[in-house]
Amino acid sequence: MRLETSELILQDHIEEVGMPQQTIENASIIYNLPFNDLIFRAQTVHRANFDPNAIQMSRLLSIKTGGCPEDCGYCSQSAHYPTGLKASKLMEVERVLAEARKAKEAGATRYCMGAAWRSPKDRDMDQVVAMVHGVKALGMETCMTLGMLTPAQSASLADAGLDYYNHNVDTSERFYSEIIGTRSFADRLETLSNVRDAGIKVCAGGILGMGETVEDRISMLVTLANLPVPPESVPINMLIPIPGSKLANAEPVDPIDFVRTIALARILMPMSHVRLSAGRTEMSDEMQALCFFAGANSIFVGDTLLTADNPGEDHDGALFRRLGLRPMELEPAR
Ligand code: SAM
Ligand code: DTB
Ligand code: SF4
Repeated sequence: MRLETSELILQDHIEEVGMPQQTIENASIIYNLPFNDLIFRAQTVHRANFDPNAIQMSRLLSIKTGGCPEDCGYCSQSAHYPTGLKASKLMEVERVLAEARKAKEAGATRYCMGAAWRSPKDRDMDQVVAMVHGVKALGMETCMTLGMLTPAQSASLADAGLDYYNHNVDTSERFYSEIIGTRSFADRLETLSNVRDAGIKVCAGGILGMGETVEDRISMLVTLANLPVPPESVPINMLIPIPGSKLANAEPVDPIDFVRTIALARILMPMSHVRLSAGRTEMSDEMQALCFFAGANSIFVGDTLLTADNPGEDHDGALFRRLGLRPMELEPAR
C-alpha cells in the first residue's frame, strides 16, 4: 500500500508542477521495487521520452594527462598516488582535431575533452577555446571536463560554443570526503551552477563501486535530479580499480545493484541521456543489455577512455548488432 500511495503522490506532482522535487524516501521505494517492476517502469519512462533502440555515442580524449594536484581516490591521474601513469602537457590543437576527425569517422557525434586539472589556468584558456571552435567546425558536439570553473571561465567556454561541460558529483554528499579531500561536494555544485548559468548543457553523474552504500547511490541521484535543471547527460561509471590508487582494492559492485541504479537514474531524470560510462570492459554483454533495457542510452566509444581501456569498435559493433541497437543521430542545430 505504501508503494501505491507514494506512486500516487509522485504522479500528482508530475501533473501539477512538471517534474517534482524528489525525496530520498520515494527514490528508495522505487529502487527497492521487485526487479521486474523496476525495469518495466524504467523502460516505460524511457520509451515515453526516447527511441529505445538508439544509443548516443561519445568519444573521449585526454588533452592533458596526469600530474593532477587533486587527491581523488579512484583516479589514475592524481599526483597523490603511485599509479605509474606518465604525465604529459596540454596537447596541441591540431593533434586534438586530428583525433576528433577519426572519432567522427568512427561514428561518434560528441567529442569530450578531459584535462587533469583542479581548474584551468587563465593562460590555457585560449588553447582550450581553439579546440572547441575546431571540433565544432567538424560538425560534432563538444564537451569538456577541466575541473572547477569560475563564472568567467564558464562564460568564455559558452562564448566559444561549448555544448556540454562534464563535472561529476561522483557520490553522495555524505560519502564525498571519504574519496576526495582536496575539494568539497559544495565546490562541485558551485561549478555546476556556474556552468548552467553560462548557458552550457550539464553532464554530471558519478561512480559506483567505491565502497559507498546503496543509500549513497540513491542520494547522489536525488541530488542530481533536484538540481534547478537536471543534467542533460548523466554518466554512471563503474569503478575501474587503478593499481596504486586509494581504491585499488575496492569491492566490485553487484551487477544487479548497478542495473537498479541505472533504472533509478532513468526514472528520476526521464529526459536525460543516461550514459553507461567507465567499466564496460568488465561487464558482460548481458549486463550491458540489461543496462540498456533499464534506460541507459549513451556510451563512450573507442578503445580508450581517458587513460583506461574501453571495449572498442569491434566489440561494440558486434554488441549493437546482437541487440538491434543503432547510433543516435545528432539533432540538427537550431
Ligand atoms: N579533472 C576533471 C574532474 O575531475 O572533474 C576531469 C577528469 S575526471 C577523470 C572525470 C571523471 O571520470 C571523474 O569525475 C570520475 O567520475 C571519472 N573517473 C575517473 N577515474 C575513474 C575510474 N578509475 N573509474 C571510474 N570512473 C572514473
Ligand atoms: C565520466 O563520467 N566518465 C569519463 C568522463 N566522464 C570524463 C571518464 C572515465 C574515466 C575512466 C578512467 C580513465 O580513463 O582514466
Ligand atoms: Fe584530477 Fe579529475 Fe583525476 Fe580528480 S578525477 S585526480 S580532478 S583528473
